[in-house]
Amino acid sequence: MATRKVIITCAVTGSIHTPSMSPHLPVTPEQIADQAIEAAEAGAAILHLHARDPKDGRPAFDPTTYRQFLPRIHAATDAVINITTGGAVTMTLDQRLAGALDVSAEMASCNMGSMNFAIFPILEKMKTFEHDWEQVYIEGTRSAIFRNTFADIEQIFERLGRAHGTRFEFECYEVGHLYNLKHFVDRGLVTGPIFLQFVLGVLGGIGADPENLVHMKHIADKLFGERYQWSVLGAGRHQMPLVTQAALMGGNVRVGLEDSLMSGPGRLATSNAEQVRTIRGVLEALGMAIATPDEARQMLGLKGRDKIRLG
Ligand code: KMH
Ligand code: ZN
Repeated sequence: MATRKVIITCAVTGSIHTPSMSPHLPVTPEQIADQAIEAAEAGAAILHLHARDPKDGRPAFDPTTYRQFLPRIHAATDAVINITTGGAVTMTLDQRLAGALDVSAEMASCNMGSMNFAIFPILEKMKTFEHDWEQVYIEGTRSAIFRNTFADIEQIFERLGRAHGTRFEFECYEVGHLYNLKHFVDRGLVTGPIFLQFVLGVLGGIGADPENLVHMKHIADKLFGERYQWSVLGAGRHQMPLVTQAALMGGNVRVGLEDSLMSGPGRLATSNAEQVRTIRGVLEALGMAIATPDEARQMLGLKGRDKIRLG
């Protein structure tokens, strides 16, 4: 029987964690590029990328900032570049789409419903802040709504999906998001192999209990039949248990400092590549193999790295 190929996605920096939470979180263009390339060399087939302001590490959206690191990553690896459309809860939809539109991305995230996306409880553990913006930003998640209305999602499908042939990592934070996606499939706005990303353990989304992953998978089977690939990310301390469970259940995996700063109980990961190596070791110990970027492109129906605007 052929060895199962597993897609490792690495989410390099995101917009959840702030510089004071870990000295290893990449925030400058050099750090983001270095760690993305290292993660690809460690086995990540897909690199999920956000931009950050080089001055103080706050989430950024302007294409010029993305272009301070994307060309180097594109030149150094054949990994799939997956650009966020989630950005940060403080951004408008236009701001959130700017990076992926500018480069005509092969892949982008698409968040399948509005929700609370709370990280404020971490303030209880944070005593000092490198930058003034951090405390305000984190506290702001107590009252912010991460907006992804049906109209917003329609716009993402039209402006990125149809116009650029960009395909999506559908972020599903709770069971209802699967039904939202099915609504779009039924309308013919989502075609080809579906790539579900089950997101567990975010405060505001479904909890990180193993039975929730089993249930989400069960509902996905019911709604999408065989026509989908799926992956799991677990937030924070839930990362490795949940991606290991995903591997055992036949899924793909997503790691990276965007979603967890840890490399084990109470230990900060020193890089994205460290987390990629950890899950790669688990997968290979289970007799699985790592999908290459081109195998991932084939599995997900992507347009090819030569079709993006990065020189
Ligand atoms: N940070 C993850 C929980 C996005 O960038 O659009 C989901 C995510 C969303 O990566
Ligand atoms: Zn993201």
